[in-house]
Amino acid sequence: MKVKRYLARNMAEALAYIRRDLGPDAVIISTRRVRSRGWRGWLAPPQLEVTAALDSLPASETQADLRRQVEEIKGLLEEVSGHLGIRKDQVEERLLRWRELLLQLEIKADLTDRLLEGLAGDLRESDPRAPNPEAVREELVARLADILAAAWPGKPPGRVMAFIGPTGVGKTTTLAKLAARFSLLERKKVGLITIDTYRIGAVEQLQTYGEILGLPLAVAWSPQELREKVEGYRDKDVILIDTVGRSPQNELRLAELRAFLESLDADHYLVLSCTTKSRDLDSIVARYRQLNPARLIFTKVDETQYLGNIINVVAATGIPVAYITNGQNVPDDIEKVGPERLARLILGAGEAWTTKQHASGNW
Ligand SMILES: Nc1nc2c(ncn2[C@@H]2O[C@H](COP(=O)(O)OP(=O)(O)OP(=O)(O)O)[C@@H](O)[C@H]2O)c(=O)[nH]1
Ligand SMILES: [Mg+2]
Repeated sequence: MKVKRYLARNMAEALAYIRRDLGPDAVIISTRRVRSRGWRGWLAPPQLEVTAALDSLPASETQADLRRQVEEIKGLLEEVSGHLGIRKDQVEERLLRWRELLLQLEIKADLTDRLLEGLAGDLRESDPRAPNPEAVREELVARLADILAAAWPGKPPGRVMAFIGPTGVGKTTTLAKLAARFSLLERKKVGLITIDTYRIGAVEQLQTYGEILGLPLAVAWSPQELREKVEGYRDKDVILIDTVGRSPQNELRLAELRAFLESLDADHYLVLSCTTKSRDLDSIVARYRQLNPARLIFTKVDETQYLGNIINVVAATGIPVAYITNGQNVPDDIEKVGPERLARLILGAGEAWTTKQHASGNW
């Protein structure tokens, strides 16, 4: 668009100028009377100032130009907002990615959403061109650790430990690992008792460990006998009791186990396998809760990469995790875990699994 101003004595003169200069398509935009500057202006008659314009470009071209300018501004705005943080849709996308990841770990959906609550702020502040998943990961580790820490026991473990739980989860093996550690590393006097007289070979299994470690093993056939055997271990610092592994569906066996344990002042360690399906674990935990477990032990951490069950059970029951076991070797494959270590383990921080996930995306 071409815009020009003309001074003339009257309108006819102005139109003549405009036609000559801009051609017949020019339009008049404004007119006003003006005086010349200085003292001369006061003597001479006022002049007419006419502003005329000529739309020199075809309409379509002007629009394209405008669109280009708008795009340029949009680009600039994005660049500026990029320096401030990431866009809302990017935040949502990243949150969804984290959510998917936590669900993949088999952390339950409601717990996952609780863990991600309010994380949008942290994500928004991260630099979009150098996304920093470590900061978010660390925040998640802290949140998981908080849930685990809330269950952490205030009181130290008692001297009588009974290992309960479903069949084949690793009760006897875990007991043997702990017996070895307490006696060899902590120099404690350890006594072993088994009430697992149901399964063929069960007593022999523990007897073998007892012999290797040089620890006494007593067998109790009744609640009365169990009390006596514990009494007989008066001189021991730690007494470890192995129990019958029975399907949690078998109420009768659970009632029998309760009858044995009720007569004692023992801490019940509920042994659960990380390889058990989440739903099965829910019903196992529900049934074993009647035996008032004081601590949890999760076994077979080495057999799965998806450890969400650990946090699911702790969050649901408020029972703390005392140990995890990660292999069949006695006594090596056991670890006493604190909230943070466990949180990192669950999230896979620093594990090969994480590296693989890292490589696959920016989150
Ligand atoms: N991979 C792996 N295997 C384990 C772990 N703990 C125990 N096991 C194996 O699991 C199997 C069962 O272990 P047990 O200690 O006999 O299990 P249990 O709970 O005493 O079984 P029942 O007495 O029959 O109820 C054995 O083959 C163990 O070697 C572990 O942390 N990781
Ligand atoms: Mg056993």
